[in-house]
Amino acid sequence: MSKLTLGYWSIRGLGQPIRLVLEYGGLEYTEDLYTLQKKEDGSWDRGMWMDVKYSKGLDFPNLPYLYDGEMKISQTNAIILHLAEKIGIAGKDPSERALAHMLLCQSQDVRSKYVQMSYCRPANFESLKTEVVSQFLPAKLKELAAFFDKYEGPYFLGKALTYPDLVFYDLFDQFVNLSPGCLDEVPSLKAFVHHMESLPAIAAYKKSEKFIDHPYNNLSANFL
Ligand SMILES: N[C@@H](CCC(=O)N[C@@H](CS)C(=O)NCC(=O)O)C(=O)O
Repeated sequence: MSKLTLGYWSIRGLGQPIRLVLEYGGLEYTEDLYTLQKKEDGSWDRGMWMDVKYSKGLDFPNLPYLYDGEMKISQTNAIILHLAEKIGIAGKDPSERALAHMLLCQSQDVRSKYVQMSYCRPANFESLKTEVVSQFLPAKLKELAAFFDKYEGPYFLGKALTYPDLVFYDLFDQFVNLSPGCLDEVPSLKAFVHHMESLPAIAAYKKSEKFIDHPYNNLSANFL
């Protein structure tokens, strides 16, 4: 088995769904963790990453990145898909793979609104948060629950886990951190989160020293 290294900020962020795939698959990996440093004027220094960014051998230098032996890739979705293929959770046939990919893209759309709110100008944060919590999240969660219910669980595509389950598990966890009661109206998604947490690999990861409990967002965000 080739050596795996994940590079990302020392936060959950886009690194977390990748870590969950690695953990679920029982893959051994190391992490290059980068941390923002606070400057005297209160702004944030990205030097720990920027000083090495262009010397990592990446075609499109960014965080997260994954080294898999000689192969070096960036882009979260490419990394997730590559690892999902490796451990056999990318979908059993072309139509299941298409649905899994659709869910991944949907998760990205939902995540991007959350990220926009997390890193917006502080003056806009409270109003954007109100919009996200009271309108955006309920609407998106309702849509996701309707899809989930069609397949009758315990996973998004029915009986077998595919990588979007790990991606959405992470995302729902972030939403609950933001708005604790947000899953109350979507009981099947709430039960899904509990089910994911009960998987032995995930439960063990959450108890391990590797697990990053906080921050969810980078130190420059409106909330952590
Ligand atoms: N499209 C990229 C976006 C990656 C991205 O925005 N990374 C942020 C952290 S979440 C970053 O700080 N990248 C380092 C950089 O821009 O140099 C992906 O999905 O991986």
